[in-house]
Amino acid sequence: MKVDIVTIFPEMVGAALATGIIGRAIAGGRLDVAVHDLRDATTDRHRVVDDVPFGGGPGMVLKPEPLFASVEAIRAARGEPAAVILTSPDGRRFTHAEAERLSRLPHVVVLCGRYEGVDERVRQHLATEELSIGDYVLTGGELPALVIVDAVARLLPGVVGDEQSVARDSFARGSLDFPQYTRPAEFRGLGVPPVLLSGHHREIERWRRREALRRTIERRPDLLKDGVRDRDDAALLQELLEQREKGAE
Ligand code: 4HQ
Repeated sequence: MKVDIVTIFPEMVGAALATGIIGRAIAGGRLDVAVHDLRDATTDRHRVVDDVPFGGGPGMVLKPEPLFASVEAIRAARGEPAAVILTSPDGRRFTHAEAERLSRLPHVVVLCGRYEGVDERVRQHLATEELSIGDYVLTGGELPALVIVDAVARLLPGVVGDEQSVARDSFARGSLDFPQYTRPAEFRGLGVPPVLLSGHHREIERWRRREALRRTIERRPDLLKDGVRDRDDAALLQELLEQREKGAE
């Protein structure tokens, strides 16, 4: 997969992507990321990327010319992208389902906003979609771009060592994770659920599924509509809901 990121902080974005699993994916050629300095697409002596808003008001707005020029240079050098994404709090929410969709595209461009916003003509005539990583306001689109690239890249074949673990990820399943324990079996008087030490793999699977569903009911009931996989799940869920009703009495 090819990804092009347009930013006024290329060092920040480059450093984050050089690290860890994503860094290894890029070094191994599974992911082709190019980071572009928006100022390289300016034509004036001072490399200006922003200006005051028409109509007045506080803050600065990213100018259209450098963003259009940057994407045109990317098109010429790297080919026509399947999506041009603008990171924005006004965008559609970026979810695991969106990450899966993007991971099936061969080439995406991500435009990082800065300042108070981006000229509306960029949204309407350059970006093909706007994505938000959540309902809070950041100082720029660099962290959202990194979040999107990280979540998408780990879905590409060979990027995360264990393919099975990616398929079993909580949001891929539609429920939260089950509780995990590691050694020691007793820590400061705190034990581990005995079933996990029992070696009974079927019972361990059933316990994990039950605990995952229990957590999901308690913390994220909104996820449950997609998280019930089969009749076993439905039975576990029924059991948990009945237990909860009793507990509430
Ligand atoms: N910003 N999800 C302001 C965000 C954001 C978000 C990006 C801040 C764009 C101009 N982007 N700039 N939340 O807060 O994507």
